[in-house]
Amino acid sequence: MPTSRTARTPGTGRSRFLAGAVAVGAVAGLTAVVLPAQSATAAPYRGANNATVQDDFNGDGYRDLAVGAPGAASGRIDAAGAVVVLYGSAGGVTASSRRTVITQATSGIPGGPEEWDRFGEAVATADLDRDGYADLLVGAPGEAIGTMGNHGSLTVVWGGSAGLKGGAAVPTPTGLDEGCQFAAGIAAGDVTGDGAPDLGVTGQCGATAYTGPFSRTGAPARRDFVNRLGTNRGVVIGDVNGDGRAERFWLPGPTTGDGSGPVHLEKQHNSYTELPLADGLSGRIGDINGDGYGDLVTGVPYDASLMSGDTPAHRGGEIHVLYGSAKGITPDQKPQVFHQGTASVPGNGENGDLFGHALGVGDVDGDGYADVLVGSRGEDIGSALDAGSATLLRGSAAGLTATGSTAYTQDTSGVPGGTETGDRFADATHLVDLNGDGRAEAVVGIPGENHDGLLWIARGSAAGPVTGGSTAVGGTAAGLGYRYADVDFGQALPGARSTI
Ligand SMILES: [Ca+2]
Ligand SMILES: [Ca+2]
Ligand SMILES: [Ca+2]
Ligand SMILES: [Ca+2]
Repeated sequence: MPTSRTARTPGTGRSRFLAGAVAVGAVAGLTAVVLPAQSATAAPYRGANNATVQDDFNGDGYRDLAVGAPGAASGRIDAAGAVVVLYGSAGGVTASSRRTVITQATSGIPGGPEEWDRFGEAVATADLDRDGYADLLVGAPGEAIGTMGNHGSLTVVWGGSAGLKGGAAVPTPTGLDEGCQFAAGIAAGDVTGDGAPDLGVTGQCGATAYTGPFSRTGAPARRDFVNRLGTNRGVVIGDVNGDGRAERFWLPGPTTGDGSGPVHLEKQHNSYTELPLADGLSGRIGDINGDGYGDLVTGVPYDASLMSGDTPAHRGGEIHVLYGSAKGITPDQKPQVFHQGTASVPGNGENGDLFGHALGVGDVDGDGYADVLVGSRGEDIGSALDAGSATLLRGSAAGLTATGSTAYTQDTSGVPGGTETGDRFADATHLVDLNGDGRAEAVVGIPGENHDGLLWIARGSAAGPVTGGSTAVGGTAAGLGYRYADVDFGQALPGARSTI
């Protein structure tokens, strides 16, 4: 049961908490929509975006975990999609933890379940209404609007002392069309520094920047839709210059001449600076070197076997790290690069491993340096194709290091199940402290496990993730419906994967 919400502050330590996330979209023909101002009598701000409230939906001081299952059936409606929320506790999250299943058939959630809505293909968290309880953001890129299939929609589900209850539709940009897949990616953070979370939302037709605060109807203070590059893959939000305002990075995805995807640092609502030495289709922000500035980690999963162009990643994929400073992250910065051919990184880079497809950033061992859990869903294990693997790289005062890095697959002792073709272990990864001991748990989605999908959670410790006695949660066991489509439980974790 919830204890006093002020009784504890999980996730404290030297690492500053920095929100980060992943998505799809673009930046041209700017359309700014200024919406009516919020009431000045909004509930007092109580620390939105700090570690205490970022994803604590029920305000008990323990962070909670949202897991997307975009293929879940709703009754007889196939692949309508669902999100399972597992509530954190002193014992962390286990198969018997308190949980809630949210679909568009859930009372108070806008819209209705339809086939292939894929509600839950993206999830993110932020205290949008500033009541001190984190709220859940759910993308349904397959949602049809009128006759426009795959238009997409974004829903907020409100946190509260009893957990998540009721929701609202966040208004989509005008002018979206069939196939835009709005809200395939979502990131949250306080870009303006007013204490109200702001959002970045991506889709196949462009990027949308939302400025908070949000009303309980889901309406933001301001909405800017930008469509410059046609599509947009990712968006990441986090403070990399320590001024208390988060930076927003847009990751438009492969473009002509840059198949690994450019990295754009937003300057204002309608302009950005390219970081010409960096690439990435997905990203996360955390303080890897413990200097108090957020650092940007991006995934560059496409190697030459998967793309043509002039900047393929190392064979199997790679990740980039750009360190923050008082000056932030500047265009002349050269990223630090890691791949499976880097000395001390386990495994070997092979065509199509997709190393870097998913990224989790958090402090697993509680040493004050954020660590990185890299997903490689395309990794073959023996004859099992696309069985998938995850690699943990450690943060240090000198930055991210391959020394002591560890790989996990379903053949690792203590990890549930066994490697099979198409499991897609680590299609999504997340590092989050669910038991409030200051060490992040390793959370790995295995959406291809049978027709169901599986979530693996290993408790953090000074020695890293503890595989013995670790937790496995299956999708249907968590209450999800299965009809014909694969449930894909574990395909989405907050800010965890590139939308490719
Ligand atoms: Ca909680
Ligand atoms: Ca809230
Ligand atoms: Ca740093
Ligand atoms: Ca660490």
